[in-house]
Amino acid sequence: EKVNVAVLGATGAVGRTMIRVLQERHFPMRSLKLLASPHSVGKVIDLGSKSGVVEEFSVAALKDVDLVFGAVDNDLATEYAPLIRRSGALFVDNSSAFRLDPDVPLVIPEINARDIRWHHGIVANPNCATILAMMALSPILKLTPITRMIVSTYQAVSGAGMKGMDELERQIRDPSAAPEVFPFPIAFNVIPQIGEFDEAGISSEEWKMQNEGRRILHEASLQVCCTCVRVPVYRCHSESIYVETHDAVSLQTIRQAAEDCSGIILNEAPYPTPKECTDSDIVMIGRLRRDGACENGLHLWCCCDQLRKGAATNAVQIGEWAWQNGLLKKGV
Ligand code: 11C
Repeated sequence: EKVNVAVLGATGAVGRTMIRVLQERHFPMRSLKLLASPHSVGKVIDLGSKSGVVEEFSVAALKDVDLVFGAVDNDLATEYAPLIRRSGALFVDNSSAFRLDPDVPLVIPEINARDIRWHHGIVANPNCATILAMMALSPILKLTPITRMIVSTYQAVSGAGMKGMDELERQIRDPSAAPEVFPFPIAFNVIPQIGEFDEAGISSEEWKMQNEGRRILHEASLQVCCTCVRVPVYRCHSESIYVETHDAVSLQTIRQAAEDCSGIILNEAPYPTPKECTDSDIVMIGRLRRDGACENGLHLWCCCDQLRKGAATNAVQIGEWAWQNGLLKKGV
């Protein structure tokens, strides 16, 4: 049976990408509602063959909706989530409001789709940097647990939404344009801060990789040390990852395992770059190599489109899995 779908936050960069991905993947939609907070109401969104008008989020607007994809900030997600749950629709939320809630599964379908089975009305979509790292490590995770990770990220400005992309463009044209979205000028620069720092000097973005990684992998003691950096790239995140594995695994075994993992491509000719991953759903990995000092240490490089697999596509895949397994109305 087809599904009545709503996209909440339909005018933002992730919301617009969700709409595109739903159409491209031929999601079995009976209807598509475009919802947003009051200030976006009335905006017209291009739906390919036609256009759609954004409606204000309300309980009445949720009537008959089976599945809501959320691309709004934490405050709105927290305010709207109880109303969506009560309406009976499943809420696939891209904010970070519920990611660490033990009552809410946090899911990358290629890794822990089965967690969707125990949802109670909300499934959380992980942070883009977490999705990239977990997807890139999925061949290794099939072979052995990971005991430690050290990650440096190179995160695109799309992580801050359209206003982040606009700021990069503005500063490329006029390098003296004052920063409004990022703490320093982003054009021709890199900024080693995403989110706010705590008293230990760790940023909120850096905590997400460990906290979310633990939940997705069901590894409560996973240790991740992360340095998150904003780079002047439009919409594709990259990461340099060092991992220590529990068991020794050869590079050749990892290469073979990568062939069997969906959603990733190993590109060693010579390596992936963010530009070639833009507008693709594939996570690309490369530069796979051994560490010189630690016997079970490995290094790799990876890239993916932040707006697609890092956000919209992962959410749509969660919706597809829930639909295919009859889980849209469960837990209410
Ligand atoms: C960034 N990762 O690149 C952030 C954007 O927790 O969903 C997404 C924030 C989140 O700025």
